[in-house]
Amino acid sequence: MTTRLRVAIIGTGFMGRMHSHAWRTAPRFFDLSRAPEAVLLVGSDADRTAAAAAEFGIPESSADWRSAIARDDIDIVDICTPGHTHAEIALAALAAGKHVLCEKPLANDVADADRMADAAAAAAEQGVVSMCGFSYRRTPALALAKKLIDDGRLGQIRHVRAQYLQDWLTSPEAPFTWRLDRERAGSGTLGDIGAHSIDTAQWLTGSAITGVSATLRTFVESRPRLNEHVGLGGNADADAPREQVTVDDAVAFTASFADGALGVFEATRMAAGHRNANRIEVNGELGSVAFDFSFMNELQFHDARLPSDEQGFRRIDVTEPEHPYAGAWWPAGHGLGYEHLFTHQTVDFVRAITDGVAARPDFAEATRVQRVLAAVEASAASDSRYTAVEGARR
Ligand code: SOE
Repeated sequence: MTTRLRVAIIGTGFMGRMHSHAWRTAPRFFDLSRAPEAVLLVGSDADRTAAAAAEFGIPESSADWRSAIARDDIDIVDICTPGHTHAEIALAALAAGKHVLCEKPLANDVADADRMADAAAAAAEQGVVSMCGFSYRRTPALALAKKLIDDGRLGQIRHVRAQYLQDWLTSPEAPFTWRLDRERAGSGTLGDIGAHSIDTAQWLTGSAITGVSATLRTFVESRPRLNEHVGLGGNADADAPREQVTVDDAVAFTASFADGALGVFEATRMAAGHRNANRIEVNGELGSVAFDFSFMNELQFHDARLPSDEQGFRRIDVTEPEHPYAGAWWPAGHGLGYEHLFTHQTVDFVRAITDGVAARPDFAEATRVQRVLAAVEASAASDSRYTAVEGARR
């Protein structure tokens, strides 16, 4: 009889809710040698956490993450809290020998990310697995793009064009949240969604960003205060007291890659009409791939080696059983959604624990995203001066 992997989820917000769904769904659709089970939900407020646990179907709740980590019957600590708490929780969990899945970005600064990566490397010697939740890697269409690039179908990569466009902060009356507070979030749009584009770009191309020239912009300096536990979007009362926004609303930067490619990145939460358009296009000497999360089951692929009268972008419906992750789900053509990325992430994490498959991105790899975030901020603070990414291979 195999034993279950018992999970403590720390955090009750959007990601805590999403991860609880993923832990439940993963063993029902994928063959896992040890089924994970979320047994404990931890939040900052005991009553609200108990209510969330009941809603998410998690048997126990607690308002004390330290005692959760001290428990012998917890195998995995799943960190779904704001960035300023990641390092403290992850370091304690790794020291206690727990496997750690940590939401992105890994930390709020490079120093914390480095400490986490060092602790994860030491814990790995004892068989402890850690992974950072850059969930978009688990989109079947992006995993197919990665395979095409790794198979050499694009040849030498020359351009990466990434945009991550959301619009939930378009109205100046959209309420304040922790994501707008530098203390808790580290940065704004840059770390929240720009980090996804950076991770996807470095992962797809297999090449590190070595330097950037960046601009950050904050369009709305204060926002009405609202209960933190209200979801993203919507407007607050006009007479609510206002909180100072201490992070960026938007970022734009150009980037150099170690293999010589040129990158152009844009991320904003104020692109009216774009709810969650996470887009990336990669152009190589032999072809191109283009992806837009708004059409997440599709990948555009142009093969420049076809006869010229057959060339052009083709729309691949990435729902065939042969496509990454897709075979576990529905018949071809029936499509997946945002929540499936987290189920796939859970499956990959569990298999890293049980089968010794590498957990990617591990904390060291996620630290390389953190260094790009730091370089973007440094460049923006010096009038877009070209800024090298610390430690990146030239
Ligand atoms: C909010 O902007 C957010 O929930 C991000 O935090 C997630 O990482 C992204 O996947 C969707 O948008």
